[in-house]
Amino acid sequence: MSPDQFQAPDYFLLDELLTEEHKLVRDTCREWVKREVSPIIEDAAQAAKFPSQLLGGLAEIGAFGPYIPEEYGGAGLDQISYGLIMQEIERGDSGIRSTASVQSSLVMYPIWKYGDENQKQKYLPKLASGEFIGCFGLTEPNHGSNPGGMETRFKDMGDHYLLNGAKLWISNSPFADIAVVWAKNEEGRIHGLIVERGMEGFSTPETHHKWSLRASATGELIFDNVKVPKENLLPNKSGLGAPLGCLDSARYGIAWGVIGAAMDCYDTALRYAKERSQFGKPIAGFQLQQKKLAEMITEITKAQLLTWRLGVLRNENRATSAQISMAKRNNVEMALNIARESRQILGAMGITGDYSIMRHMMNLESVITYEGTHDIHLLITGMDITGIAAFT
Ligand code: TGC
Ligand code: FAD
Repeated sequence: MSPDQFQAPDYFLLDELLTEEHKLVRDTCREWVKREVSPIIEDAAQAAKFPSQLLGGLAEIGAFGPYIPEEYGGAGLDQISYGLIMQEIERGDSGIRSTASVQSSLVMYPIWKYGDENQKQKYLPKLASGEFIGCFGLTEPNHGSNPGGMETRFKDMGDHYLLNGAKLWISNSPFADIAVVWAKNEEGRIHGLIVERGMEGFSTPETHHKWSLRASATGELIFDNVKVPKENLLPNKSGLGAPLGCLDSARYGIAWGVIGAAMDCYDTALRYAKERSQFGKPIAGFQLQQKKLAEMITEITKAQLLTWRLGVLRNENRATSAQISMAKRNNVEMALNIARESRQILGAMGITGDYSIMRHMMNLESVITYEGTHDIHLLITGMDITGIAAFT
């Protein structure tokens, strides 16, 4: 892998819109990614192994619960800082950002928002420090885009709940200490339950042979008559809106994160195009390559402006779920297109692990599917502007 020479593009001087705290948070993460992630990530991805040695560093840079209040161990930062952290981590690798997204928005967020005080005290500080790693079980073998149809169920047995069912495609599941699991009660109402590793009947087999997010561990959650203590039910919200509320926070982080992947591809392609000569001059001097690079920086700049504005709205509690869907959808497609174009600029070198582009490209094929597919986010926008749902 070539040394990390990343230089972030900022064509519209967006730095001027950031506070000193935003820039400090961003630059700290950027340095950490250069120092700790870039040197090891290609080997981890090639070996399809999650680099668990990064967990302590992720906790230290505030990537576990950036916006969770400090009293619970979080970093107490605003939404723009949260976005910038995701951007910098995904500049290194989408799989590492996945671990941070899941921990923050899909595990800490529901415990913070829907949990009781005991649950918050018990789990949040350990999740913030990385002592506990969590995962989020919503998707099932027969219910991906339509989680409302889930079949995982729990029964009230008097002194405990009995949980049965299975979840599939769960980031972090193979090594997670706890899982926030969404299941229906006997009346068919969806609730969140905290399931701990070691509970009898609970297993987490790993999913192998992925071509994408290879540095992230993905697996199943299997519940075979698992006895879940009653105090592990999240009491303060139920219904499909509860897991979907967590997704809003994670999708927002992804809208920022993928800008990092796009910036890394663009920066690599620009440097390569200026250094690589064919027909007696740098390939950056050919109009076809300039078209690609000029369109890339334009799209990155538009995505940066979109997420910055979304961050301001989130800080004011005014961002809608539909706005988040639009940003996630637009920015992931933008990043995937840039990864594909950048790879071509590198010619044959682009397919090797000497450069990060092909790894970003493969990762983004997962990112365009998880947290709501590209189609589902388009339908969410369609529903928002017409008032008519077209999911069924
Ligand atoms: P629908 O009837 O529209 O809504 C049910 C209830 O939920 C409310 N709601 C939301 N609440 C908060 N945030 C949102 N984004 C919400 N969207 C809807 C809604 O108001 C309603 O509330 P109430 O009180 O009236 O009951 O539900 P539907 O069944 O028609 O489905 C709508 C649809 C298709 C948009 C939704 O199911 C959906 O978003 N599907 C996509 C599933 C998905 O995104 N799964 C992601 C799994 S987790 C994951 O991928 C993690 S990857 C992590 C990583 O590694 O980084
Ligand atoms: P399906 O829902 O079967 O969709 C297949 C195709 O049909 C898609 O193109 C889709 O857009 C289209 N489609 C579906 N419904 C409609 C419709 N109404 N109209 C038009 N087209 C439609 N889930 C978790 O719960 N937790 C996790 O941590 C997690 N991590 C993941 C990690 C990875 C690496 C991956 C790949 C997935 C992960 N997921 C996770 C699952 C992810 O959220 C689902 O894959 C996603 O929601 C889509 O579900 P599906 O794969 O079952 O596809």
